[in-house]
Amino acid sequence: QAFFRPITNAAPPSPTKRQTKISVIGVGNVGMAIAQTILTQDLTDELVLIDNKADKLRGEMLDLQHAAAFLPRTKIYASVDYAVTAGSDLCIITAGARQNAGESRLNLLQRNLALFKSIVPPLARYSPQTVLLIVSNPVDVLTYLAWKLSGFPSNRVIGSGTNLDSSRFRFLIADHLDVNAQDVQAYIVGEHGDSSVALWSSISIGGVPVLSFLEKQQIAYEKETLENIHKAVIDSAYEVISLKGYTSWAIGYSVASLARSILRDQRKIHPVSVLAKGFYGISNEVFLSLPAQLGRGGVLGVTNVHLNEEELQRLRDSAKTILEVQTQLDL
Ligand code: 6V0
Repeated sequence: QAFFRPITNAAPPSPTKRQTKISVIGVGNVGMAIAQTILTQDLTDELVLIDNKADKLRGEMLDLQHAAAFLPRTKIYASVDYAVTAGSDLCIITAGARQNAGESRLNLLQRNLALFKSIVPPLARYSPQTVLLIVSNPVDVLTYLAWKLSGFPSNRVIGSGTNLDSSRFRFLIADHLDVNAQDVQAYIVGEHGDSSVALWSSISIGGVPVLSFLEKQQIAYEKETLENIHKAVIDSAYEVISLKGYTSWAIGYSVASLARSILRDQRKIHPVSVLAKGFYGISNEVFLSLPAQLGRGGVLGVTNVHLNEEELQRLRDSAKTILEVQTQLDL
């Protein structure tokens, strides 16, 4: 006997909308922060978790499922087998090897390359239409590898890039000027890491461009103050890691905001890692962050922001830094 008695003479259901499915690869601190933000923000009908540690994976799945009474209805699955990801609209990769004491960044990258060779091809096979969103570090080089390993068009391979750095930047500017961070428009582009580029000329608050406002008012601003804010952005990940061991909440919200823009076709502009060849005089196949419009198809376009000479030079240097690492890899 069914729990509900069906209504007789009910009209046949209208063609149902296709369900949305997100897969998160790697259920460490970052993967789980992303998963829980996605759940609380009701961004998907199905959420799949993948990891190679079966017990931890099942534990995390059960723990999330037990919150069902407090969450929107989302089916949560977990498996070590990639078949469970089939038909995903978005696959978010957070799996990564941890740096061993004394290990060089290049060696770490070589190990992450081996890991990506076991992750990206099955994802691409089971979900040939998916958008790949890479979070694992070093994110720009790993996004390039994911692009090569998937064989996808570049608009469907995105790195979370400087979306998080830009949010840290907006927080620090807002804190400095005592305004709401959501009213601060400001971009950090380039490499997610030490060679990132702050676009000072792009900063506006409530539509008022900050630098030209200060100049017009003949208010002296110290270049050093601006540089210090950018330096604080670069240092903030190191600071959080030295204090709590890893970063999780901000990257969770940052990636959930990207998932929303992509799956809900928001056409919102985010600084994310995209194939930069052909933009701002970059001629190599490198991925780095540029302000990109995101929607259902992934990257829809790159904004033509005005960069001054210094910003342009720094962006090209950032591209060079990434390329140097990339060319040392055994693909
Ligand atoms: P973590 O807590 O060590 O989690 C990594 C997870 O990956 C673990 O659960 C592993 O079991 C899993 N894993 C390892 N190998 C495999 C495999 N072959 N298949 C499936 N799963 C596997 O690390 P944490 O979650 O803290 O960080 C994950 C990655 O995100 C790291 O590379 C970080 O550097 C990176 N971050 C990137 C950020 C960004 O802005 N792009 C921000 C924060 C962290």
